[in-house]
Amino acid sequence: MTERTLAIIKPDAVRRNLTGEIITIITQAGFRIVGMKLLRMTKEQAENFYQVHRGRPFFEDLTRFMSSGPVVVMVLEKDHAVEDFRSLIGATDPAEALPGTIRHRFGTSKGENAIHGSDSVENALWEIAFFFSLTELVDHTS
Ligand code: DAT
Ligand code: MG
Repeated sequence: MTERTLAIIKPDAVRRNLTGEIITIITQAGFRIVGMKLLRMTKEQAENFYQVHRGRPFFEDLTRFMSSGPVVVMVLEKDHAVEDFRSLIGATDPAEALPGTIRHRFGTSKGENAIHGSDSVENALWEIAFFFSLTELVDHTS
């Protein structure tokens, strides 16, 4: 089943000029980009986006980091996009991510792990709506 997921190239990766390389990896893995924007989250936006983590010890560092510079937000489409994208990015902690995964290649710490991917179909729908209106998502079929 064709599915959509939300990806964010995080501020650490954008700062290190890894955006192009990461997009190449994603598209070569068979994901179609149906929405994409460059933006800088405010601290409040980051707190809202990560509201499920409010109260966790890392919440302050996480939301400060995610608002520390520009990010590239993308809606990706593919069969089983959510699960397949989580496999492509690897475990949260780059030290535990499998070789070849984006976090293993480009992440530098559990906090600064280069990329975000939705963890369920339900959360993907919520995360996509957080950043995109339906008119900003394109249809690739003719
Ligand atoms: P994921 O991004 O793999 O879905 P998550 O939803 O548990 O992981 O956490 C969201 C982000 O918060 C994660 O990408 C990095 C940061 N984070 C999570 N746990 C952390 C920890 N123990 N220490 C520092 N940062 C953490
Ligand atoms: Mg998560």
